[in-house]
Amino acid sequence: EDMITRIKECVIEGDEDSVIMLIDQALDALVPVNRIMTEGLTEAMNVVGKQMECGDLFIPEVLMCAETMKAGMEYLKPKMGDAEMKTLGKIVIGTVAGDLHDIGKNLIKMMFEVSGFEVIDIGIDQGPDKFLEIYEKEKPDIIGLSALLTTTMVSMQETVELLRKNEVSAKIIVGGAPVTAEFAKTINADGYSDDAGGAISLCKKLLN
Ligand code: B1M
Repeated sequence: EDMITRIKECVIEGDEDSVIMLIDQALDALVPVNRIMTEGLTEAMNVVGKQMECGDLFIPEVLMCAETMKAGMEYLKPKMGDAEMKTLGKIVIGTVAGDLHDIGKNLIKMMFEVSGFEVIDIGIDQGPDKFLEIYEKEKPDIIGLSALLTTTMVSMQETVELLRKNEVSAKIIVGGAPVTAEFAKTINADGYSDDAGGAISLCKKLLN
């Protein structure tokens, strides 16, 4: 019990060295891997996501937490059975055409990964066709579009239009600094979030 709480706190504090040490101790004490994963690492990220949503944690701190959790996950992965590795869903994310900003997208990607989603990142400056192509190939549950420029919000709209025209079954979510909930509604996206924590709660809700 105590060990799992300490692992959780370590992730929240972004203490990467200690988290590996504590995981080792927990494994030595025969704490099951899936409990370390869900009640330690994943739970920590839930806390971090919520703190981010209400503005108690800032981007650099969140990145440190995410890195710490990622290190813990990587360390645990080889010790897990296949059954324990089931994902919450598959998400394709990318920054829309004409837009080269990727810091926010990368943060979203990392948070999704550590929260138990399978993430396919198609990178920056990706046009509607590319999103459709990857949808056909990967059949994700969610498609996430990021835009940081008012000028590229148009590409975001065109991408959603093309995906809708092709009747994709994936839920489409959008985000990025200039994007608003109202704009998301206007372009017929399924959801919007203004930060990574919110994007995760949103996707969990959309997939239920
Ligand atoms: Co540029 N840039 N930039 N820039 N840049 C902005 C966005 C700008 C607001 C700066 C300003 O003028 N005040 C402005 C846009 C103005 C506008 O259109 N309204 C701007 C401009 C104008 C430009 C250029 C045109 C500058 C020029 O060349 N004249 C140019 C465009 C290049 C292009 O894309 N074609 C440009 C270039 C660049 C750099 C390359 C120098 C660099 C990008 C580096 C990189 O990404 N690898 C850069 C940067 C760093 C910024 C600022 C300073 C920071 C953006 C950032 O990374 N924030 C930015 C000003 C600012 O925002 N303060 C600015 C941190 C990041 C974690 O936040 O990306 O918002 P953010 O992501 C958040 C949320 O938005 C949300 O969650 C994230 C985590 O909380 N979110 C999602 C994001 N995507 C989501 C997707 C989701 C859900 C949530 O679901 C799928």
